Amino acid sequence: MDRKKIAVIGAPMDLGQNRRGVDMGPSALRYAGLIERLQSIGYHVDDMGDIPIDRPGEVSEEKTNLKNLGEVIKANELLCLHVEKAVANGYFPLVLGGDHSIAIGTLAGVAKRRHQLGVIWYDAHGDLNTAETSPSGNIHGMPLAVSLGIGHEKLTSIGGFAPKIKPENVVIIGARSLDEGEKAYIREHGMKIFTMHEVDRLGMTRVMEEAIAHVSNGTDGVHLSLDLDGLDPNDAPGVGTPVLGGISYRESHLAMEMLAEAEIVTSAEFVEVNPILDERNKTAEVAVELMGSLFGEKLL
Ligand code: B3U
Ligand code: MN
Ligand code: MN
Repeated sequence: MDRKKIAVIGAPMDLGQNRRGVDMGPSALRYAGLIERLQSIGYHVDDMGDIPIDRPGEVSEEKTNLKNLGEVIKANELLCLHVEKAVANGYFPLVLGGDHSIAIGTLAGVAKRRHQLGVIWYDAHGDLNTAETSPSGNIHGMPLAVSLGIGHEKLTSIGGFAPKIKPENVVIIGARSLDEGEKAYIREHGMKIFTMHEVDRLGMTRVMEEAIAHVSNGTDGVHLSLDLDGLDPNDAPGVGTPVLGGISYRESHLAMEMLAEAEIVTSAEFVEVNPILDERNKTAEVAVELMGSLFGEKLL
């Protein structure tokens, strides 16, 4: 794949959770200069625009505690098609959220072409809930579980196959708010996770060295799913579910720079930027800076 071509795909989804405004994430990221930034690093950037998202209640739904299930499925099926096409045409797909439920479609699209995909899940949360374990019914708390093949059949079968990824190819970084069912899944599958405890204890350098080794072992690509709430709310205030004690701005830059150096990342998404909750587009600007580092921008 030619790493010099990036396809930017906006997914203005806000139906996977309760706080409106995250649908403006893609606009905020573009406004913060994303496209120009990537071009200035030397990439050919194709901005594919945003996928359409239905309004709640527009798609018929079955009785379930999963909020806006029909709308979330429809958008993710479409996103899957766009992402797969981008990969097939030699582009690096860069998906802009939107809430984290869109990772279901992104991963489905990437996994159609990469059957041993490694995944870095950079997040305050595990996103490993199912309808049974979810405290909220919000699908943005479920995309990692769904991609691993657990959860509602209509979600796990998006793209026409399941599972998309294997637990041994995943690493979670920055977790500090895990529900009981999520903890049980992580323990049961021996999933690799660096909670904030490990980030504090080992330091980001060692965390990333170990994470990079883990996700590149026997895989044919690595997807970075970066939820801005993985960062500390002081550095990224514009998110729907902020959790204190997160990864700092500087640690996050270091993490992105180490990924750039390792040259392992083949697709990415940046999610949960909510301009309504933000301070003068700070969170979108932070996200764009992190994307700069991920794509190889250097200080010197
Ligand atoms: N684990 C909780 C909260 C949550 C998950 N993801 C976010 N919040 N952003 C849930 O609702 O599943
Ligand atoms: Mn998340
Ligand atoms: Mn989160």
